[in-house]
Amino acid sequence: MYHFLLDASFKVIDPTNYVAFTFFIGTMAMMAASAFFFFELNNTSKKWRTSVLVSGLITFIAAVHYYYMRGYNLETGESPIFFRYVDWILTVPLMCVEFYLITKKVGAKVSLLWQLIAASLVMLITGYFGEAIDPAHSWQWGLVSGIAYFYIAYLIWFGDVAKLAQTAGPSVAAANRTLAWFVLVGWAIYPVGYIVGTPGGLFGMHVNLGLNMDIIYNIGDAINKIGFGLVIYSLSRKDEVA
Ligand SMILES: *C/C=C(C)/C=C/C=C(C)/C=C/C1=C(C)CCCC1(C)C
Repeated sequence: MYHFLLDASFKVIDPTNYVAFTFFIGTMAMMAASAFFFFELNNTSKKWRTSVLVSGLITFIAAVHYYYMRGYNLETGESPIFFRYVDWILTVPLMCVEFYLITKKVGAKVSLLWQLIAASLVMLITGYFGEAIDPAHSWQWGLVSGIAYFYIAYLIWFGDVAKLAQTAGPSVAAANRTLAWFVLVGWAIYPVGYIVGTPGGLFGMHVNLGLNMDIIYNIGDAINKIGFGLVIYSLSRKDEVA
C-alpha cells in the first residue's frame, strides 16, 4: 500500500532524461536568480530599483512556471506547450518594460513601450498558433511571428530604443548594446527550435526533435531571463559608481 502511494505520487527523474533534468535545473536557477535580484533591491540605488525589481519578477514568474512545467512533464511525459507560452506572454512584455525603463529618463514615451509590447504579443500569439493550434500552417504563422520579432530587434538596434539609449550616457548605451545582442542572438534560439522542431517547419527541416525542443527552449530561457536580468543589475551598479 505504502509502496503504491509512493509510486503514484512521486516520480523519479531518470538520469538520461535530459528534458526532465533541464526543467528541474531551470526551476532551481530561476528561483535562485529571483532570490538574488529581490535581496539585492536593498542595496540598489533608488534610480534603478524598479529595473532590478522587474528583473526579479521576470525570473520569479518563470520559476513558478518552471515548477509547474517540470511536474507536468514528469507526470505526463509530454511537452507543456501551453504553460510555456503563458510564461512567455508574461515575461517577454516585462523585458519590453526593461527597455522602456532604461530609456524613460531621457524621454521614452509610453507609446514606445506599447509598440514593443504589441509586437511581442503578435510574435508569441502567432507562434502559439503555429506550434499548438494550427501546426499544418506552421511556416505561415512562424513568418508573421518572425516579422514581429525583427521589428522588436529593429527598434532596439536602430529605432527609438537605440537612439534614446545613445543619449542616456555611456552606461545605459553600453547596457542597451548588450541587451540588443541578447535579443538578436539569445532570442534567435527560439525560432531555430521552432523551425527544426515543428512539423511542416521551414525548408522541410523537421528533424523530429520531439520533446528535445524543450531542452532548446529551457537553455534559451536560462540565458535570456537570468542573463538579461544580470545586465540590468550590472548597469545598476556601474551607473551608481559613475
Ligand atoms: C523568456 C522568454 C523569452 C525571451 C522568449 C522569447 C521567445 C521568442 C523570441 C520566440 C520567437 C518565435 C519566433 C520569432 C518565430 C517562431 C515562433 C516563436 C514564438 C518561437
